[in-house]
Amino acid sequence: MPKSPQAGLDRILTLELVRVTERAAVAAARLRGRGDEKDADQAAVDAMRTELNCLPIQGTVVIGEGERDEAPMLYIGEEVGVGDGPEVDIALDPLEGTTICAKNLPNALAVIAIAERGSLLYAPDVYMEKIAVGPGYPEGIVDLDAPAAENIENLAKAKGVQPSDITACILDRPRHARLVEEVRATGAAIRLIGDGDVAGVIHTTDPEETGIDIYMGIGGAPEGVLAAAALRCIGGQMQGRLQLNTDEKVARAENMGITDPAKVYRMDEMARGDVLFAATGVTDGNLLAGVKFARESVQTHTIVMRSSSRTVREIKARHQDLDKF
Ligand code: VTB
Repeated sequence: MPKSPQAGLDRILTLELVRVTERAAVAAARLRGRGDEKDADQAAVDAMRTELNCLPIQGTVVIGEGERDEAPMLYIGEEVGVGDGPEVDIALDPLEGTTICAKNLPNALAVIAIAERGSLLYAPDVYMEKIAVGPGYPEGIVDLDAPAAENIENLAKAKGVQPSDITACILDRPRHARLVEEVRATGAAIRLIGDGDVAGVIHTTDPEETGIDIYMGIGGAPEGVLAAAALRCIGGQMQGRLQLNTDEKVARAENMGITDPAKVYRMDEMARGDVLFAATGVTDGNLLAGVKFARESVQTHTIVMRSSSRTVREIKARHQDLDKF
């Protein structure tokens, strides 16, 4: 195998990962717009697992479909790969945005991140408060503990625009009523999304293309770790705080090694060391096209990247051997 010029994971894995998300995305895309979230999710899980088990790794799923008893496949702790090769941790979401896919709305993705063993935050499946911006801003330009208005104003200043030229991406949930009010009071616009905050965070990295400057609000913690892995590769800043608001959740987190329930995690504390990240579009989105089915081929659009080299590749693939799916 060619040797990586950078330390860390073998770069050959970068391209291997593309097959994993491509296959999951194609399986989910066949069930786009059918109103059945479970079916689409299951198809993506089956497909991702089959492909993942061909990789030359000794992988452990640390962010997955859930605990072993509730998730028969790709559960947290499941060993994947051929069982030979580097020991890695894997965070995955075979279908990020199950509802989006079921309704055939924008930005459903098949997503995976791989890092050296012990490098990803073992986040319990709770909520996480998040804030993220793309690359090119001074470190600390936004802060989870600062009021929303201050973050918008500081970002606008650093970008050299008015707050009214900023767009924040926020999940459309009743819990965000106050946040939405505070952001709008600055004059900023909001892109309210139904689901899919991994995409929401990634979209901050290319505001000209996506129209999104900042991601704010409370979404899933597993999605937070996946998004942090992506930003580690593209650049940008992100902070997250687990929402451990019951004794049961605090205890669950403690079991996973989290001793300070109020800790604010920086991006590089959620995903350390060398990280690989891949996402394939399931439905059409702001950055990635969805899977296209033609009579004799299937097209996929994938973004794949690696933190140690900061190379970001977009791979548009035309698959003609349809039996492989
Ligand atoms: C978000 C979103 C996901 O969960 O993390 C969200 O990115 C948070 O949970 O696509 P609620 O739906 O309970 O607000 C998803 O919507 C689904 O996993």
